[in-house]
This record gives sequence, structure tokens and C-alpha cells, in this order.
Amino acid sequence: MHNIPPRQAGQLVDPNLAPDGNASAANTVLIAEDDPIFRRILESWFKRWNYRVTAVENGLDAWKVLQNEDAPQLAIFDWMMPGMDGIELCRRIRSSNPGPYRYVLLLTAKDDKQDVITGLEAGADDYLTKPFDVDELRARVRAGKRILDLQAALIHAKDDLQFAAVHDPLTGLWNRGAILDLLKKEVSRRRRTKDSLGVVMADIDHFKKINDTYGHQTGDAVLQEVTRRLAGNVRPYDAVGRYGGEEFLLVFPGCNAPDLSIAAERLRQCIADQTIETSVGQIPVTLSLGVISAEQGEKEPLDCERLVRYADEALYAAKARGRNRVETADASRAAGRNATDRGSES
Ligand code: GH3
Ligand code: MG
Ligand code: MG
Ligand code: MG
Repeated sequence: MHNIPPRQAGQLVDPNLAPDGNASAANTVLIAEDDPIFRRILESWFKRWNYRVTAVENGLDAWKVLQNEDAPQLAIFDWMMPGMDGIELCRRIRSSNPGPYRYVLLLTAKDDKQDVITGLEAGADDYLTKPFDVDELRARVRAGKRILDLQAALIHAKDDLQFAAVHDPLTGLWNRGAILDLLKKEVSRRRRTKDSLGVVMADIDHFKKINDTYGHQTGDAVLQEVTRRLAGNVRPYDAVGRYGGEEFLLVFPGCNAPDLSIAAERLRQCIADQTIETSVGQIPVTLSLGVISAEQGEKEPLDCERLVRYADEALYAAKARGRNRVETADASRAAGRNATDRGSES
């Protein structure tokens, strides 16, 4: 889906404020312990601390649970278990594909220094020597949770940054760099597939007047409503980007010239046919559009820069011929010019 709506910036979670457990996936725990009594005790402690508990009696079952995408990130493993022990589990977790980080607390009757080193080197994050008291377990689990929460917050922040890098904050559309990248990808894809490709440059008519008459905030609201209508009137695999202030670049993969003209006319109508409701009243808005279609079977495929330039020239013609209209660049002439331009460049 190319047209992602704006979203709220993610809030960072302060790990110090997080309770032992809430409903999030991070507050689940996997317990692997072969001693049934001790397993039940652990289970009841964690439930009291508001964890959703998955308890298994051996390492192989634990490994199976960990293959699920939403497996708990916090794991409590007994060292000595039949089948696969806690150490082997740790090794497998650390050598498997990078997924969400698993925080592993190893429970052991061994307290020899060398055993501790073996456990940590196998990939355990922490260990507790049996018998241990409940408060110490709780404190160590909290320390593990802090690390998991911090990691979740970092991933969230990274996602937000990635989103912001390619989206326009006002409209939530692809920003200029992103829509041009998208167009470049489509251009290089069609060099292979020889498919059609439609490009539309659209610009709101006399937008400055809207700002001057009703204020910048109303101008912003108009931009947002125009965006909603444009995005709502294209197919899911078409892309809409904010190219500049009140200018939009749209990419229509696989769209031939007749279909592109129909699509562009529909876009013009979806703006012109209904006034835009704002806090200061109904505002009539129109859009001018320049379109170019790179066609199947043309001798020399148009590149990204030329497609944008010809769409822009067609838009300029639409403005010159009275606005609120669609003008189509002559693709065959454009393709001819493509060859000529190349000739003059060499
Ligand atoms: P034309 O029909 O020839 O396109 O005329 P126009 O008034 O739409 O074009 P012009 O380029 O003269 O003005 C565009 C205006 O768009 C000027 C600029 O202040 C405004 N603008 C650009 N970005 C934003 C924005 O994010 N919000 C608002 N409210 N206005 C913006
Ligand atoms: Mg055991
Ligand atoms: Mg304009
Ligand atoms: Mg403009």
C-alpha cells in the first residue's frame, strides 16, 4: 500500500515507570523447568507479577515455543533438563536468525565460577543459583524487563524516524524524495517488463489566494482534504506523493494512456465537483493536471527525469489553457525528444 496515513509520533516508554506487567506482548514469560513442583511455584510467582506464563517441562518444548513469532521475549530456563538443557537452548537462541531479542535468565544448582562463565558464554543474560529467594528473582526479572522495554522503545523510535524520513508530515503522503525513488524503481522495472507507466503532476489552482483570503491554517486544511480525495481515488498500488507546496506527483504502474486520461479526469473531478468544507466555510478548489504515459513497446524507455519534466510541461499547459483541466504530453513526441535530448547530450 503506497498511501500511508499520518500517524502519531511514538511515545518512548520510561522503563522505570513500567509496572512488572501489563497486557503487552513483552510481559509474557517462557518458563522451562523439569521439576514439576518448582515449575508450578515459578508459574504462580510470575502470574502474581501480572505475567502471561507459558510453562514447559523440557528444552525441546521450549525451543518449539520460541519458533512462534509472538513467543515471549523473557525466558527462564533451568540448566539441567532432559533432552535439551538450558545451555543448549541459549546457544540455539543466540545462533538463530535475528528476531526480537530474548532475555534469558538461567536457573542453576551450579555455582562454580567456571559454570557461571559457561552459562553466560552460551548466551544467558543472567543467572540465579538455586535455592534463591523470590525477591532476588523479582529484582533480576525487573532488570531484564528494563532491557527489553528499552529495546522496544528504541525499535519504536527507529520506526518513527524511518516513517518520518519518507513521509510528508502535513499530509502523510510520500515526500518528494520518496515519490521520486518510487518512480525511479518503476522506471527501471519497466525497462525489463516493457509495461506502461503513467505519471501525473497535479497542482492546486490559485492556492495562494486561498491562503491570502482564509489564512495559512485553512490552506493546510485544504491541502489535507485534497490529499484525502486524491489518495481515495487511485488504486492501492498507485502512489501519491507531495512533490512541493501544493503540487502532487502521482505514479500509476501499468497504466496505459487511455486509462491514465480517465484516471486524471477522475482526480480533477473529485476536487472540482465538491467544495471543501473548512472551519471558515465551504471553499471551491480546482486542480490542474499534466499527464504523460510511457507506453508498451516504445523504442527507448523514458527515464525518470524526463517523465517528470514532460508531466510538468503538460501541467504548465493546463494552467495556461485556463486551469481546472487535464493536459496530456504527447508520449511519442516525448519519446522522440528523449532520443534527441540524448543525442544533444553526447
Ligand atoms: P497557480 O494556479 O498558478 O498554481 O497559482 P498558485 O497560487 O496555486 O501558485 P503559487 O505558486 O503562486 O502559490 C502557491 C502557494 O502555496 C504559495 C505558498 O505559500 C503555498 N504553500 C506552499 N506550501 C504550503 C503549505 O504547506 N501550507 C499552506 N497553507 N500553504 C502552502
Ligand atoms: Mg532441572
Ligand atoms: Mg498552484
Ligand atoms: Mg505550484
